[in-house]
Amino acid sequence: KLQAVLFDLDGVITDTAEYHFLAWKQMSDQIGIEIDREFNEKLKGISRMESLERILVHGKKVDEFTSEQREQLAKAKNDHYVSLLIHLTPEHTYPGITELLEQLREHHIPAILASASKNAPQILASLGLADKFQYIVSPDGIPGKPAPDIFLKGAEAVGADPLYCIGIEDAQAGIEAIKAAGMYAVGIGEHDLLQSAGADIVYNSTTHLNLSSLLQMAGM
Ligand code: B16
Ligand code: MG
Repeated sequence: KLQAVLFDLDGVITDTAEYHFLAWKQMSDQIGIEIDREFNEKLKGISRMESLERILVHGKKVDEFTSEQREQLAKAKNDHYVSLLIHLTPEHTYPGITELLEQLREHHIPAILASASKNAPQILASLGLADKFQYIVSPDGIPGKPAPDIFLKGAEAVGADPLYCIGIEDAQAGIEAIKAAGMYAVGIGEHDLLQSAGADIVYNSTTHLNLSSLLQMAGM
């Protein structure tokens, strides 16, 4: 019955959150806003411009920047972030992911990338995973998570019924997006946090992911 598995990227396939944090921190420092790793948790799964907005709210500086200046800040952050991505190699793929992708290929079940990141194609290439996905959703021009659009667009691209799709996410906003899309939601991370966002099952790490247990848990 399972028709597709939709993967988040940052926090599910690899840990790019630390690079996002370093880049946001440098940008924030430059405009006199202090952020720490705890605050960075609130940016997980959130689009680039929405993340900037949250940083400005946090620093009480929302009114101090025009939209043009915001574009410049976001560009500076992204240029720095992209420069950090050269450190990514296939060894940075989280445990269990390559195996799960292989099991899906063997069973002819499409694997779809449903990330909020515009840098996703480059990241997958660095990890050596570019050809393992049937479709990479472009987040351009559609509402970001927690809206369901990124997940719905991915399912639609391969003609899958959302009811028979599994989404895998590490962020609260991402779990909410999967549930709003009507899919079975697998959380990776802290149990209580992700369960309160609506996760159907939560694993503390990707090590526990495999096709037969997913099928069993989701009843598919
Ligand atoms: P970019 P995901 C998200 O990735 C990140 O968690 C979030 O921190 C980031 O702001 C967002 O992608 C956009 O990324 O600036 O590269 O377009 O978890 O949805 O894979
Ligand atoms: Mg994520």
